[in-house]
Amino acid sequence: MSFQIIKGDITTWAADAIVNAANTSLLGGGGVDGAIHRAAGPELLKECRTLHGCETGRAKITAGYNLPARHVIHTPGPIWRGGHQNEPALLASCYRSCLRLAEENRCRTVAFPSISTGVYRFPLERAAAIAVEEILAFLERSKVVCEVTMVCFDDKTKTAYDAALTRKESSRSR
Ligand code: AR6
Repeated sequence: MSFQIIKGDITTWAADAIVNAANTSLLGGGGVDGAIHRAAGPELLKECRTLHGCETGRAKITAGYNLPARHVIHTPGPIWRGGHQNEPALLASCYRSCLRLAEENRCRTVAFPSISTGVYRFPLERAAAIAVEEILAFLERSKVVCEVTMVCFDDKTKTAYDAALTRKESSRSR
């Protein structure tokens, strides 16, 4: 199993599945969602319309169309409202739901963007710790998903995920 953190654009990533930080309508938006829809082409929106939205913390899968990725897994992350509205548990649930769906669809390689840390304003350090925790726990027990990549769009995001992984590794070796 492997987990890597890179800086890049997830729309160029040739995984079995890439994850989209969507909203509950699943009908597109800005940020990574807009970039994925632009790169995939209009057929993606057509398929998304048949899904009738998705609850925060859950996930739904479509084809990747013009993307190099075979599938897109769409997950609406929580909007940060101060941290007392279940935001951390909902974010953890996003990562778990996506990985479970990837497994059910026989995806061996999965790439994530930093869910909820853009427009949805989830604090980056806390989001990174949750993502790293859920991904590593899943990789340990999955027989299908064997490679997960965090594709960070900027240096600040990559630094936060690198730090979260280092913290996790040092707490494990203690
Ligand atoms: N590749 C990888 N990461 C990206 C890319 C890209 N091409 N583009 C942006 N990011 P955001 P959210 C990063 O705002 O906070 C949309 O309108 C970005 O720098 O895309 O979950 C949806 O429709 C940030 O680190 O998602 C929802 O309404 C991260 O992706 C809402 O935004 C997430 O930022 C979801 O907000």
